[in-house]
Amino acid sequence: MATRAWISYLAGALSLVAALAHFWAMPEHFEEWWGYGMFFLMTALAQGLYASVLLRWPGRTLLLLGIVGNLAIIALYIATRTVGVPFFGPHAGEIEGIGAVDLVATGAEVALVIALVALLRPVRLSKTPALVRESRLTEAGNGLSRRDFLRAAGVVGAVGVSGGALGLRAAGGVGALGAAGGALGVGASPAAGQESTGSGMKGMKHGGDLGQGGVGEVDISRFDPMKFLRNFYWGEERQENGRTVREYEMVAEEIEIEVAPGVFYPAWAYNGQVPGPTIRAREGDRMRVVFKNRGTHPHTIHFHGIHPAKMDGAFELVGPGQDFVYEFDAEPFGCHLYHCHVPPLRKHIEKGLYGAFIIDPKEARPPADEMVMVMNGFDTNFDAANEVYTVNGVAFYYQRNPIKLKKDELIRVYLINITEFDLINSMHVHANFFDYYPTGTSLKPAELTDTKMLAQGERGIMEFTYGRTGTFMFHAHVNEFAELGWLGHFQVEE
Ligand SMILES: [Cu+2]
Repeated sequence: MATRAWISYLAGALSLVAALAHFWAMPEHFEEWWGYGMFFLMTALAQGLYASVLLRWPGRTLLLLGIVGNLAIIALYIATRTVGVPFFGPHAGEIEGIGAVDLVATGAEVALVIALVALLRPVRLSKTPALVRESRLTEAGNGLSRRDFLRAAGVVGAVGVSGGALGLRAAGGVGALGAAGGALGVGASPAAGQESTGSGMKGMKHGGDLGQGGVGEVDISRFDPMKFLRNFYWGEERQENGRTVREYEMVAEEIEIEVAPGVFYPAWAYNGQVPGPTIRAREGDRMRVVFKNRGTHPHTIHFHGIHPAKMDGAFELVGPGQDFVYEFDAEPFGCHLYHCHVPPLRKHIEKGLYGAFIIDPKEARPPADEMVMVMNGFDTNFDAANEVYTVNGVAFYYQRNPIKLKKDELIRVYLINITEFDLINSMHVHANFFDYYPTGTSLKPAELTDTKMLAQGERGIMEFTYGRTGTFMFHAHVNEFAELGWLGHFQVEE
């Protein structure tokens, strides 16, 4: 990111300015006492060294170190000019005068701290080593339980998105350093603070006691859950020998995704999104799926459906940089799914390689406002358990941004459970009942209910209508999942 690089160079330059100022003032301090001289020498060396290290390895630990270190120097400077030189040397207790050189050094240090805080704000959707390290940090944070994780994100997120990320670090074991940085991040990023306070209040209004994780907002510039909801990938349609052929392109890659405000996850994704695009076809269409593996591990696409053995995506592993074309007929009609089928399977699925696969019956279903809900979880601290649960990839997204429905309009939800680690997930809608079509393979509903429990890989179609306007909740009736992100709102309007 160009802005980040620019801020990094500025920070390096500021650290050098401060170093030179301390170097400049060093001889006169050696004349006073060797201890003062050594302090100036060490400070100058540290600031000079910091400039070059920062440009090479701009990790978050280094940023926090710079912030805390420079704040300490600034504090010491203020002390020597107000209450006197602390404790040491022949001039202990004396108040020093203010000069041009020390003002330059302090000014540079203040600006440096501001630049470092700006650099601490999370980078979105990039593969910077710093962020991967951040994710691993939470893994190392043995004091942090899966439940505490999102709660910490939510609570700290209430005072600022960047503060949230820093607060998590503090909880993850960085200790005093992280805590100091956390406090700073809150103060020094007013824009993020305001933004999250605004939507935080919105979250509170809708969420009540469940609102603790529902504050702040994620970056939706690359993946927008609201667009994903009603977005169907029909492929490129053409006629070949009198039949409809649909060609799809699917690319596996490694990306950083934001699964809750300030909570980033190193994902493996189809077409740069988790869940992958909702692939759709009509019963009997010929499907041609061009799969390109641009990740660093072998992957496949295993479609649920009926097809030849060689098109199953279970045995022919597609290596990094390789391509593979899956070709089969779309059958049977229903609400299906696709996912990577490379062992260890739960790893390849949990990392994000999955999506919805819908086959329409030849005679289409009745017109409806159609949407896809993929229930999933994210193991953000790599302990083989989920810390965050969502529909469509972002915790509490549809709580903060309710799904708008029209009163009396038929709603059709393609519901899929691809949650790993937990054996079941569920869907409950408030103040309503829905017709349920298991796996969507029949045009007759099997059940009228308001809560449906789904095992791993299970899916179905829900149809319902709201006869009243207002805000209605929907969420996992596995209440732990709801509290950790799997909760949303319908906003029914005239
Ligand atoms: Cu895979």
